[in-house]
Amino acid sequence: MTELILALDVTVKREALAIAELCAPHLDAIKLGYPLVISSGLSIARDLEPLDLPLIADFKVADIPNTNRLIAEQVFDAGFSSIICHGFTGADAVQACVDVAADFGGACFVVAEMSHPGATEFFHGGTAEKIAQLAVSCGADGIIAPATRPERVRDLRKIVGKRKILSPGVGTQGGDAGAIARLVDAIIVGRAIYEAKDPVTAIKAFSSVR
Ligand code: 3DU
Repeated sequence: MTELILALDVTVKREALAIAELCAPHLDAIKLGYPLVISSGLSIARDLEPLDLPLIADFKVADIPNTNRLIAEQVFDAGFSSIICHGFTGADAVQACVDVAADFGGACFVVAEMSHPGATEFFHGGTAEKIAQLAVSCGADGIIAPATRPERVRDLRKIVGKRKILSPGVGTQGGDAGAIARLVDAIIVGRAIYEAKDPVTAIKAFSSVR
């Protein structure tokens, strides 16, 4: 079954923890990014540890190899199990994240194509395909590909084969969970869950199509 990952972009720590606790029994992982980590600190990973779910650090790391390595070490030390990095920085920079992930027994995912409308400006024309290829050659665990463009996900699947595709853009951004769930290993859902009046009911609706 396609996994369900909650994008916990809630910037008030107390609220984030409450939503995470409520949703945890119905999730496969939680993705945290700048909104929550900047407001609450990296230690939020330890606060979420009792939920016993994999934590994905969505920092879209995009620096020189040494800085990527330093960032990734901090992330895994803090208790995250996966990191997301950008791929346009090149193989050496991606490799730094992949290597640190491997050292910690964790995973690294590379953004191949983003889900928002503006993403077509730079990711189309062969770039996403090149990044997906780079993710494979660097030994990354998978890629991030857009739920808003299932046809692109199909193209990228041909490149990454059995490596995982995690797909954001479901719900609020317009991506259809049913259409994308068949093509990917995990859907990433944020606002459609954490802004719902009843997040668990919202999760169950997503769960029914995957
Ligand atoms: O649109 P939502 O509220 O379901 O949140 C989607 C999450 O996934 C959010 O954290 C965003 O930063 C992340 N994401 C994308 O939406 C699209 C990408 O290409 C990569 C990450």
